[in-house]
Amino acid sequence: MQRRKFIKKSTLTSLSTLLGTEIVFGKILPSGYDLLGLQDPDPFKLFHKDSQMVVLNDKPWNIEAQAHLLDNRITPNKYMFIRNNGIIPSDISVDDWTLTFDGESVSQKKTYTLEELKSKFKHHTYQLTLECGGNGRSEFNPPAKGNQWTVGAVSCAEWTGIRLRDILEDVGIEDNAVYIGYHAMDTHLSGDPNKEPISRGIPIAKALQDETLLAFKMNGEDIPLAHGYPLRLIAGGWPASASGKWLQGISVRNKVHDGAKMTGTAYRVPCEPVAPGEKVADEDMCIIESMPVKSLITYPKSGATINEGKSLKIRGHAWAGELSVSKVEYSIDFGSTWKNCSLEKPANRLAWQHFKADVRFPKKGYYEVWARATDSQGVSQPMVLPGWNPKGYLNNACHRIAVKVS
Ligand SMILES: Nc1nc2c(c(=O)[nH]1)N[C@H]1C(S)=C(S)[C@@H](COP(=O)(O)O)O[C@H]1N2
Ligand SMILES: [Mo]
Repeated sequence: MQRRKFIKKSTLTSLSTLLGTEIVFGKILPSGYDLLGLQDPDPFKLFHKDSQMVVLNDKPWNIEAQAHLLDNRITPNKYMFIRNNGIIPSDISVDDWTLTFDGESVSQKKTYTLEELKSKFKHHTYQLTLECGGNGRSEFNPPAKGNQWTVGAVSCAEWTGIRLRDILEDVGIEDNAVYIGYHAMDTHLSGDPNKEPISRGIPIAKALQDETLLAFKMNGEDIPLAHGYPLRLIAGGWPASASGKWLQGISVRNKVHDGAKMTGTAYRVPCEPVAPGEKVADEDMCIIESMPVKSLITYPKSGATINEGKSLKIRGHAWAGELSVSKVEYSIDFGSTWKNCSLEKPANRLAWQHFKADVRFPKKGYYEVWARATDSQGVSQPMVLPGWNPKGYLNNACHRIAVKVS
């Protein structure tokens, strides 16, 4: 008879951390046991999120911020959106967590423990913007299926980890390597253990950038469970779907990675613009790479009222995928005229940039303040919805807030 497997001590420790208290009789639990306390129906408590966050889906969990919640320069966990394609792993044992490199383009399969990764390679910290490719989806017409993100599926936290480049050097990759693909511990919604919910990746050139990390800390602490504890790939500036959470494997491929959600309409858009609703042939779809220029007014909250004669201080962030932002402007007359905001340089490449302006209104009444960012190649955000695509990706239209002067 097979020996009954008990839950590991290290697993118990991480489960206790998640529950915020000791599991008193935890030693007698079998491994893989589903603790009721971790199925807390209150996602705000479960994930340590602010109660103003908006739940779009609970199977799997998908939660977004509102614009005014993203006012911090560095996004704290409580305001960070959660995007899951499958079921969050619950049985994580940090002590025996490993990361395995395989694929056509590694000379030899190689496995590292988390401890080895942390001790063998130099640590780096960057602020990195992660935006879901589907952020803004809710506005497309005809509507696109999927989570109806408004503006809140974006974050810029401070991530600490080791460079993927340093490890790939240690692993040894062949000249024919073109792509890396990630493999993770979350499970498919169907419960089928042989199906990955998502396994995306990035071209080798992106994998070798300074800022592409295997991260184990977010904002100076262990990565929160929902955001990929204990190890996550971070590829800032690209659709956040490229940043695999709960990272257990990396395949170095001699062709474009063909894992789950790399093909069809998933994270792909028509290579050339199409009319709204048009069917697009598979071969005419292209993988989303760098995200487009975008900005968000995070203060004040839309609906603000100010007194006549007073100026309004607005502020927010702007980002431009692989590029930087060169200019942010605002308009109070529905885009007829624009004035410059003051704009800060990014903390590092791929971090969002902060802007602010002192806005004056000519008289009492209702206004909308619009913001428009321009990237370092001179491309600006559109004032209307950009190119329709089957899954509703890449909506980078100008953000606006309502303001009353009384
Ligand atoms: N393993 C795994 N990694 C994943 C996902 C997932 O479902 N499983 N979702 C991806 C998508 S689509 C996005 S937008 C980001 C969201 O990261 P966050 O939940 O930390 O904000 O994680 C990406 N990495
Ligand atoms: Mo996403």
